[in-house]
Amino acid sequence: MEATGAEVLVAALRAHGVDTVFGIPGTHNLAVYEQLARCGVACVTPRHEQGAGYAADGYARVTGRPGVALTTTGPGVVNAAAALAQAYSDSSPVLLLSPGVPSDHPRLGRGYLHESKDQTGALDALCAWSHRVTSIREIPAAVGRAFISFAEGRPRPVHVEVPADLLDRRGSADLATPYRPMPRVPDPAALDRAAGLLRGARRPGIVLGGGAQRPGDDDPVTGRLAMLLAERTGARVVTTVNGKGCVPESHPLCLGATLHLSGVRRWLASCDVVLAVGTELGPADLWEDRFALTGTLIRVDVDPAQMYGDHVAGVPVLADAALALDGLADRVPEPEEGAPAPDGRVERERDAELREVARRWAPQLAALREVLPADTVVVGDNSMMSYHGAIVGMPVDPPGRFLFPAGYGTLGFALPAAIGAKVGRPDRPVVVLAGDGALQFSVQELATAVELRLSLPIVVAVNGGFGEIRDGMRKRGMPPVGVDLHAPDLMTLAAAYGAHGRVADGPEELGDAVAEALKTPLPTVVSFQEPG
Ligand SMILES: Cc1ncc(C[n+]2csc(CCOP(=O)(O)OP(=O)(O)O)c2C)c(N)n1
Ligand SMILES: [Mg+2]
Repeated sequence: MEATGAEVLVAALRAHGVDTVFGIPGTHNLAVYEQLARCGVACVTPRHEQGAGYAADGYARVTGRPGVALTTTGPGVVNAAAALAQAYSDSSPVLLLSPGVPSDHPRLGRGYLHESKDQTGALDALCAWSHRVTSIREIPAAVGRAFISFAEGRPRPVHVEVPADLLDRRGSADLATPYRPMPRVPDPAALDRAAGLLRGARRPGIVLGGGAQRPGDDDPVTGRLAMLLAERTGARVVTTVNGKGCVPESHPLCLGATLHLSGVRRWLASCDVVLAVGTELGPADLWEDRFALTGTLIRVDVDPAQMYGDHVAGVPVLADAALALDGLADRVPEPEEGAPAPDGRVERERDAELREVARRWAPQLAALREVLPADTVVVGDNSMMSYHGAIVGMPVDPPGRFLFPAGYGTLGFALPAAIGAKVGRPDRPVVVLAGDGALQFSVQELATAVELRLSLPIVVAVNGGFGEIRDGMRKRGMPPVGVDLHAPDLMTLAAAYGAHGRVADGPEELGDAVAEALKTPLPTVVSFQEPG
């Protein structure tokens, strides 16, 4: 096509099915906005680029389609950086588009508006790759490369920068044909070895990570196959936080997202065969560094690097999770004598530990479970109510219903990610769980949620500030510093943004308020005082 750089860019996005962009306009990206509007692409404007990045991530996690964020040059890009790094650690396909200094800019500091020394280099340190195109012809290729890298292997965020002058200049370019990814097929010899181990295992265990989720796919094929294998071998299944719900947590062989509980890790360490699917087995999930697996580790992953991670694979199966599990299910039949019956010990240890860990939030989470439909997408922030409470106290059955900033652990994720999730799947109920500290990192996105008239309960656990950090300081024996925070009146704040607000006194009122909020075509801030 013969067109301006902006026309080529938006045509390339359209060719890859992009119909929604989360972004903030600025002087250097006006040409892109002009084309997005002309082509009918929905433009959602979060109130900070960090929010645009998290919203694109939330959108990707529920739809399975890449989320696209758009910023202006310089500060806009850097504001989105934390969100890109979060998407990187959680393997979420986010495309960040930005203009950059003009093509002929010497990049030696001439005081150009929003100039950075190396904007592309800054982002390159945080995402899968970051690339500055040098011509209009290159724009569709860069967009195509982004979409291929989302579809092949481990999906991770990328940044594409287009020099600002190219957006208005005319040139010629060929639109790349979108590529249909082929799932990575497992090596039959590797499957034979893995299946032999599973058939002979006396104490097998299965760990499922985010790679076992199939975002946007309502058929939980991976989870079904994993549970079939569990039923045939008597294995228990534990998930990471990103894997939460990829198997129904109500299944008796499912231990839930409990890798951080010491009893569960002790059990896993004692398994003679461990099948780990789409997981780093990383410290952010284990809540300790490496741990001593005694059994043979079978790793199924699309990312070859994982085979040589902290826990080296005894049997590497480099493949798409569903295909590998399908191949294993074919090779591991139901034993004639039936699967060994679980002795119930790990469940007892887990439950005893859970009663202690999630105690503080248990009544509130029980009240929420009562009123939230099974289909609800729960979006937790990096606050204790999520990682001590909801991860274990809020079982989900359908996959893809629990979004959490797992690896990078950034605060401010939940509200904007929930906005992205609700934009992507307006038919699903979405609820935010945030601490009073976390909320303040992206509270301005209340304006976005009101503007979009999103029905969105935002549950806020109030404990006077950074509770976890306060506890950490106490444990160190130091006086709390910088953690007891001035608390805004959340009801006045909600009202100022045009949202609803309810203070819930006790679990019952919390349930009522959230049930009411789900029927309200606007966001509702529901706060409760966290019990000590
Ligand atoms: C962007 C970012 N800054 C700082 C931190 C460090 N941090 C982890 S938890 C926490 C406290 C969060 O407070 P709140 O959301 O109220 O949760 P609470 O600990 O009170 O449950 C802080 C400051 C972080 N995780 N992310
Ligand atoms: Mg707090």
